Amino acid sequence: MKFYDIFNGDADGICALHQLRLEQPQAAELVTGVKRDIELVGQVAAQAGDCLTVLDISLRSNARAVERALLNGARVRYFDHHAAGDIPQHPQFEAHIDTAPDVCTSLLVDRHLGGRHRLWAVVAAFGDNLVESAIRAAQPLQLDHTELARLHELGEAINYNAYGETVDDLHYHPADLYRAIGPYADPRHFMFDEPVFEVLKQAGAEDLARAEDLRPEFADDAAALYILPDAAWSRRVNGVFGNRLAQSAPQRAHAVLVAKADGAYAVSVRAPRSRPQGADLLCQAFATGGGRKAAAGINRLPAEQLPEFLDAFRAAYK
Ligand SMILES: [Mn+2]
Repeated sequence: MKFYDIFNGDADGICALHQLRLEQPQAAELVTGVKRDIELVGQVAAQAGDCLTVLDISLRSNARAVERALLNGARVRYFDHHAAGDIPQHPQFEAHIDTAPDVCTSLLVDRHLGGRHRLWAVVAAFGDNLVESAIRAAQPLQLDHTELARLHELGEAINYNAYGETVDDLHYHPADLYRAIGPYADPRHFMFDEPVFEVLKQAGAEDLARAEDLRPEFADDAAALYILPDAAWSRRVNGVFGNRLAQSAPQRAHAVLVAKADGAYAVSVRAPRSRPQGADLLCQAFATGGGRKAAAGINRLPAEQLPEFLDAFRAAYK
């Protein structure tokens, strides 16, 4: 009988597992990855009697692998807040799934544990950018302003660590980060005793400063397009950088491209915050594009299609 702890490598996934294991210590094989790496259950060859704990990755993306594990006789315990699809009805399947917009997986675990490791749920909620939920969850703890701000920064720092194309882009492998947190029931002690928080905070600031040094390839009042080089820091910071741009110029649409080794680009588009529309249609017009109205992307834009993309982007947001 084997135990597998399968979790998203971001703050929410790490803090969800940490709360569970503070409550119920259990050696387990850790299965995790970068934030975008969500098809994790399939990496496990589950046998009869095995116990899988799955955290913060959508059931929809793992449905087949979960089904197979159950069929093989494993037990699966699942906590998540992403769109789930059909939830298996099986005596060996325990689901804690809630897709309400104000919860994250760590808050679901907190609910399950009756708030016994609340501080880590607060860190995670800040990491998932659920600021109001985090503040609400922290209320009974009576933290002062500075403590709350520090937990906010810690959530953001752990979350930042999960961004990259592969774990090679990250400062810490998420499994190592989870192990570093392991001994700490109180995140304030973790921040004080371990270098991790300061390292991530500084690295995040450096990445952002590099991005902010770049000049746009194109910019007018309605739209701006930036190209980040093929480098680990680009892949780490591109989401945060896009958010910064959107906040600093809410009337403007932004496209952030990250160069790939072969000259193609990964594209992310944010519609203007004042008019959050059209990003999905713009990106869908390209072969590997998709997303939501307010934010969408193209997985791979061949270099020769860059002029075509710029024209379409400008036309969509003039
Ligand atoms: Mn989450």
